[in-house]
This record gives sequence, structure tokens and C-alpha cells, in this order.
Amino acid sequence: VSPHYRHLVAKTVAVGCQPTRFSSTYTPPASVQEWEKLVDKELSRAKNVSVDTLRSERITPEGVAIQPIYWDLKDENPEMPGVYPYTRGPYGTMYCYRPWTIRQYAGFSTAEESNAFYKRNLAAGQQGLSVAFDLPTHRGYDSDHERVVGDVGMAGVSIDTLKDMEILFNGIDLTQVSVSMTMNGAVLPIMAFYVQAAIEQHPDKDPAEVMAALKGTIQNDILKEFMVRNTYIYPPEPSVNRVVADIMGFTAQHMPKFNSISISGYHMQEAGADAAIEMAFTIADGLEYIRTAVEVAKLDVDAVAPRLSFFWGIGLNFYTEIAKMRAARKLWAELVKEKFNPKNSKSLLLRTHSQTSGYSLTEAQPMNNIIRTTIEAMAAVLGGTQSLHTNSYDEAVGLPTDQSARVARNTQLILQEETGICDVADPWGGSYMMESLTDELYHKAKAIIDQVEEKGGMTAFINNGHAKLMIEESATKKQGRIDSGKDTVVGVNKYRLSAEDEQSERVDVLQIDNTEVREKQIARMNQVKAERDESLAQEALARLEASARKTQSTSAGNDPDNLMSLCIECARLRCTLGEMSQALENAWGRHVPDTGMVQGAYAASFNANSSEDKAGEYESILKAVEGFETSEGRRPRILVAKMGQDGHDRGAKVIASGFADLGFDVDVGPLFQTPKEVALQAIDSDVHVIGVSSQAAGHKTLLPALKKELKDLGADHIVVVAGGVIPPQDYDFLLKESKSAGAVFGPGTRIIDAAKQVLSLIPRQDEEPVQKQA
Ligand code: MLC
Ligand code: 5AD
Repeated sequence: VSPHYRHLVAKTVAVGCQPTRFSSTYTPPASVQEWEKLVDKELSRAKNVSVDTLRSERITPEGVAIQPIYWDLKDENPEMPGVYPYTRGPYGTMYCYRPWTIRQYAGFSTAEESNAFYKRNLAAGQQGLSVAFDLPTHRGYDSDHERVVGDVGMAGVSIDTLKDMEILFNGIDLTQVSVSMTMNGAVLPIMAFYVQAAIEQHPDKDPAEVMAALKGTIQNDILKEFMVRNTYIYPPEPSVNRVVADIMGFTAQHMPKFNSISISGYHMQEAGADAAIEMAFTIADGLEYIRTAVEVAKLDVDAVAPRLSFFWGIGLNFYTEIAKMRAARKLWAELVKEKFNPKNSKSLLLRTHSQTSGYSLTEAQPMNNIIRTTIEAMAAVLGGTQSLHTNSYDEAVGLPTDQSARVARNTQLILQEETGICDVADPWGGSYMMESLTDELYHKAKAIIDQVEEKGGMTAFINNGHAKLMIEESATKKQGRIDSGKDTVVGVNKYRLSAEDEQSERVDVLQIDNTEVREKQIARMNQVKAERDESLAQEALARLEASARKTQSTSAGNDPDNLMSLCIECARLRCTLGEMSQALENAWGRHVPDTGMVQGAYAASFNANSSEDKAGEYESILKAVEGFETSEGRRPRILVAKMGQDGHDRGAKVIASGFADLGFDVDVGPLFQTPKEVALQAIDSDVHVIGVSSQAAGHKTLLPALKKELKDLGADHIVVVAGGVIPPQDYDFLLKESKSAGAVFGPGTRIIDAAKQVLSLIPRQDEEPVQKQA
């Protein structure tokens, strides 16, 4: 293999780069020699990639040889992929040897349905699995819990017991297919079900051998949950120092091929962070996890760092996203080297999954989303991702259907198999613009990381509320730029269709019968409980709780107190996810977040960007609110509420700050409320309006329930409006059939328009007489 490849390298030099200046005496600099060695090593592992086939495919019809890598021949130490500081990619050959993994994130309703969906996708070209769990599972509740009535099976698959996990992977050999699981709160029971399901898939093998073969990734990134994603269960301290630490200890010892954390910037971008903030906070989180591994779990940096993996969100700022991924690799390698001095070079590699941005997609003209997603996917690939999820075009209204999932998957297959994009590693390397942008982002992010490290690291920065506010401020400014027309969104604030044409563009969405799924889950769980040895199950749960109560644990994989080992034992004895979570909650309690909000950012950004005419619009809303205050004796008051286990609060936060800037009195309700709790708070605060923000499909259950609570409490004068990811198909149900909302605001609604309409819905004290006269 290698002589051919050398030939290819020689041609790179001769053909690819300035041939006139190349003399036969050119000796490759050290970094190029290091790269050549690496390439030999990588290709020696190749089973189905031969250099000869690569070479013949790389001659274009025009007779030009496309080289796997290009560099500047004048440079005495050119940066190369696979070589420190890895700006150009973690591997030497990159996609020439092995393209990124097509890994679509999916899961819905029951384990049976999700399993069938996975099998169809694998047969159609998907390469790795990525499981989306429903919100009750994330938050550690079994399907029969009273707080999750609207959530079971809605935003992902519902898992209560080992039985569900077995069905989810039925016919999929877990020692063969790599599986990513997006789980952070209830990460211990989910990992335990996964490991035990794999062991039971191979009854004739030694469990140790099965665990050693497992390949995949667990998100397990709890720090960012406290900033943005909100599916935490316990307070930060035990979440990091026991849960994350014990999982790192366990996987380091028993599951060497498994990535123990997927350190995620994606959710920060979705919540509104710009690229520098996303990169900085994510890398700072990563440093904090290594610190936990070394200081708390007493692990060697090289036992942990090679299996830390990353996760970026990729939006529409094409150049910036590519530069971000390049800069992040360099920053991570340098910081890990400087702070932890590892011996194994794999500890320095930033390997990453990427997902195209959900936030950038629109409900209006959904086919435009295919184009947006393609551009974002290209940025991820040109930035050198290892694994990729491309969103479906119906993203802004609901979960993907078979058809929209196929288009999303094919976007990646076309990039891999039709375009030739995989032929060259880091094709942007050496571009004046890209190198300069990479450098600038590197420095911007580094400055933020320095600030965080000065404050004592990411945990401290999160605890003092700083991190969350920085992201929320960035989100609110972005909304201001869109509402004022500074940032274009095609089909939303420019090039809109008429109402009728808009209607005809509507797409089908996946409908899930929440009640049916919930009943099925409860029945199966009760059966599992009925068949188990109750006293053994209870003993295992008691041991788990006792370990959680100890403040000192070694986290080592063979420590009998390791929480992961104890949960695997619970899983084996058929304890449920809710029972294990409760055992830990008994020891640590449940985390309660504060509900602060940003002030002035919307007004500032709107006014700074709007033309004079639009500024008049803003003024007129302020006047209308003042008029309301004059006639009613107080400002319009709105409670922004989140019900069920849906923790996506970007929309709620942006609405809250925007409305406050427009003169409303705004109460931000806590996350995770039941309809009754929301009704009581609304009455208590004597609000005119409840604005319900729904992102996780619970609206058809939760809004009618809220309306009923208000009625039962004699408060149905309070206006209810809803906003968020609500399919247009459901508008009639909410507005007319159930009359549970007075207005529904889809994604893309301008805050000033929403405010105007909300104001018009509030009944005035003098309204009745006026109407009678008329
Ligand atoms: C790859 N390999 C190469 C190579 N390319 N070897 C030589 N030369 C090359 N050019 C080898 C690797 O070393 C590895 O082997 C193997 O091939 C697989 O490659 P990989 O790069 O590790 O890919 P993969 O297995 O797909 O892993 C990618 C990952 C991982 C490291 C980023 O963590 C992952 O799959 N993450 C996915 C996370 C995810 O799906 N999250 C969804 C979140 S959704 P070896 O032996 O070294 O392992 C979400 C939404 C929500 O969060 O709900 O909020
Ligand atoms: N199936 C597929 N994609 C999902 N997403 C969330 N839940 C699912 C699911 N069950 C995607 C969307 C969303 C992001 C958080 O993940 O793209 O924006």
C-alpha cells in the first residue's frame, strides 16, 4: 500500500502545488513527514479502501489529479491533518480513508416503532444509530408519573425498563453497530439498560468481553444542561462529581471503545449563542470534565481524554462554522497539552459530531429547509466533522416522517457519493480568508475561556448565572435583528408568500397518539415489575441509594460503590428508570433553577437595526401599552409558562425579555409545571394573559388541561395564548375545537406582532358597555 501512496504524495507536491517552484530536491518538512507516516498507518488498517481505487477515481475527466492534501511548498512547517495542533483535522487521511458517519438522531413513541424505524434507516444507508429519548425518560420519571401525562413518547422514545431497551435494539447487534444516546439527566439508568441489554443479547459470551466490544457515545454532558438544555435532575455537584465521574471511571475500565461524554456546543447555539461563545463554553466544559476525572475520580488523563468527544451545532454562517471547527481543534489540543500534559497524542484530538441547526429552519415554505440543511451539512463536512445529523425539512413543525427523514439522509449520501467532496482533506486550508477567520475565532474564544478559567472554571461560571445570561443576551439580540429586518430569513421577513400560497405549502407531520403510547408503556412496566423478584430489586435500589449518600467514592470502575455498576445490577433485577432515579434523588434532591431574564437587549437591537418606518412600529406598541395602563390602571401582565417536561426555553426567554422591553409586566414561570400549577400562579399574580411556550409536542394534551384548571378555579377570564413548535394542522384544534388558546404563534412570529395581538385579546374593563352601545 504505502509505495503507491508515496507516489500519490509525490504527485501532490508536483501537481497540486506550485509546480514551477518545486524542484526535485524538495525534502518534505517534518510535519509532512509525520503526516506521511500517519497515512501509512491509517491505510494499513484499511479493509476496503485501496489506494489504487482512490487514485483512479481522483483523476477528473479533464485529466487533473485531485490530491488528498494540499499545502504551501514554501512553508517550512506546514500544518497537516492528523498532526499537532490538528487545525486541519484529527486524522491524516480524513474522508479519503473513511467518510464521516451518517448518524441521524431519531426516536419516537414506543421501542417497537423506533426499532422498526432504525432498521429501515440502516437498510437505506444510515451508518450509525443515535437515540432520542422522550422527556419523562430524560428527567427520570416512569411513564405513570403524574407530571408527565403530556410527554410520554412525544419528543423521543419512551424507556422505562430493561425490556424497552431490549426491544429498541432487537435484531441490532450492539457489539457491531455504534450507538449514540442523547441522555444527560437519567444517564445512569439508561447506560445500565444499554449495557445489560447488550450482555443479554450475547448469553454465551463473557459480559466483560461484551462490554469491551461496545462502541458508541453517551452525551453525559450535564454542565451545559444547567445553561441551556434543562434536562438535569440533580444539583450540579453530585451530577458532576458522582454521576459523570463514576461513568468516566466505569467506561475507562470496562468499555474502552465507548465515548464517555459528548461535550456539546450544539444546544448553546440553538439557545442563541454565537460561534465564539459556543466554542469557548464547550471547550471550557471539556476542561472541567478532565479536571473532574483527574482530581475527583483520580484517573489518568490518558485514561479519559481519548474518549471525550465533541458536538457542534452548524448554522447558516457558512465561513464562520468551518472556521469554528478548525479553530476549536487547535484550541483544545493546545489547552489540554498545556494544562494536563498527556502522554498519548489521542488525548489531544477533538473528534466531533455535528448537527445542522434546528433554529435556522422555518415553518414557512418548508422546502427551503432542504437547501438550508444542505449548506449547513457542507459547512460541517468542510470543517471536518466525524459524524453528522442532517435535519428534516419539517423540523420547525414536528418530528420527521419516513419521507422527510429520507431526504435528510440522502443529503449526506449525495455529499459522500456524488460530489467528490471526500477526496481532499481540509480543502479550505491555506485560504487567506479562512486562515484569518480561523485565527480570529481562535482568539475570541480563547479570551472567553481565559475569563471563565479566571472565575474558577465552568462550574463556577454557570453557578453565578453568567454563562446563561450571555447566551440569552445573544439570542435576544438575534431576534431583534430578525424582527427589524437586518438579518434576512427568506420566506419569513422577506419574500413571503400570500396566505393562500402559504397554506398550500403545508407538509404532513408525524402524529403520535400520546394516550395510547402511555397506556402501552404503563402496562409493560407493570408486567416487568410483576415478574421480578421484588425483594432483590428493592435491595439493589437500597444499595444504590446508600452509595449515593456517601460523599467519598473512588469512581473507579471496580469500586463496589461505583454508581454505574450498581445501576447495571438494578437493571438486571428489572428495576425501573424511575425507581433508580428516585433512589438517587432521595440522596441528592432535585435541582431547582432560577428564572432570571435579560433586559433591554431586544429594544437595543431592534432600535439599532430598524429603519425609520419600522421604528415607528416599535413606538406605536409602546404607546398602545401606555394607553392600556392609563385606561386599566396597570400595565398588561403576562405569565410566560412552560408545562410538562419540555425544557426548551429559548423561545420563552426571548418572548419574556422582548415583552418586558415593550412595557408589559412579565412573570416568567418555572420550568416543568403541571397545568394546575400554572393556573394557580396566574391567579396568584393576577395576570391578564398566560403565554404558553411549547416545543415538545405536548400542546394538545396540556393546553386543554390548563383551560380546564382555569375554569375550575373560576379564572377563565385569563387569556391563554400559545407559541412554539405547533403544527399548523393543530391550530384549529387549539383555537376552535378545544378553545384552549386565543391565538397561536408559530416559529418566525415577530415579537412586536405577537405583542400587538396579545394586547388586543385582553378584555378591557369598559369593554362590555362599549359593545352594548354598539
Ligand atoms: C475514522 N477512523 C479513521 C479515520 N476516520 N481511522 C483512520 N483514518 C481515518 N481517516 C476510525 C476512528 O479512529 C474510529 O476507530 C472509527 O474509524 C470510527 O470513526 P470516528 O471518527 O470515531 O466516528 P464515529 O464512530 O462515528 O464517532 C464519532 C464521534 C462519536 C467520535 C463524534 O462520539 C459520535 O458518534 N458521536 C455522535 C453523537 C450524537 O449522535 N449525538 C446526537 C445528539 S442530538 P476507533 O477504533 O479509534 O474508535 C441532540 C439533540 C437534543 O443532542 O436532543 O438535544
Ligand atoms: N427525532 C429526530 N430528531 C429530533 N430532534 C429532537 N428530537 C428528535 C427526534 N425525536 C432534533 C431536532 C431538534 C434537535 C434538538 O434534535 O433537530 O432541533
